[in-house]
Amino acid sequence: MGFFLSKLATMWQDFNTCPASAAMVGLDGAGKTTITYKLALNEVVTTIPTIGFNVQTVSPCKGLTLTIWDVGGQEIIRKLWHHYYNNTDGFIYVVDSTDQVRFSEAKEELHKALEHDALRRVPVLVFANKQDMPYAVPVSKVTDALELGKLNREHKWHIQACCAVTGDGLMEGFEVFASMVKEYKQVNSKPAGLGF
Ligand SMILES: Nc1nc2c(ncn2[C@@H]2O[C@H](COP(=O)(O)OP(=O)(O)O)[C@@H](O)[C@H]2O)c(=O)[nH]1
Ligand SMILES: [Mg+2]
Repeated sequence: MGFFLSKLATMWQDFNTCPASAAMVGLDGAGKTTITYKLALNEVVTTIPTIGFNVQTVSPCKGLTLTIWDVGGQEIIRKLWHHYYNNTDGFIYVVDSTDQVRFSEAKEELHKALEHDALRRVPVLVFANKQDMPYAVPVSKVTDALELGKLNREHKWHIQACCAVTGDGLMEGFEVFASMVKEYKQVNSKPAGLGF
């Protein structure tokens, strides 16, 4: 088992009896597929841009299922999202820290997604990706551009600088995410059935 996989497995082992399911979304080109490959295979695979509504579900380790897709695009596609948001215990948003031109679009899509009923109060992890690039915008500025402060009332959130190609920052992000999801599941768990 690769380094990333074994670390992930350790982080999510508490979830074996009560598995967690998370959505990972972001604009096309943000780096979601690269993150997935890094987690699942520990090697970088050339990816092609996702066209239309392309949903991928991976289970990188026991206890965690990730459903991944691109946000943005047509309204008609948006209407399909709710199928994937139900029973979501956490939300991961990936942003390309070098793509300042699309920060505003990334912000709109993030806030629009989190308006969804099924995502009320779910913890949010933002990956500020491509930090290896010389002109990458630092995390503090990405935080402002995405207006993450506005999430405070409804969501616990964490932003993590990362480079999906090398894997730098991914485990740190998932570690915080795992603890936020654990807390969310404890607080929001339904009382045990009364037997009728
Ligand atoms: N330099 C750099 N390139 C990255 C990084 N993450 C992804 N990329 C590149 O960005 C492009 C889009 O990545 P991809 O994972 O397909 O994005 P997706 O559309 O969100 O799935 C690809 O050419 C990746 O190799 C990163 O951290 N650093
Ligand atoms: Mg992709």
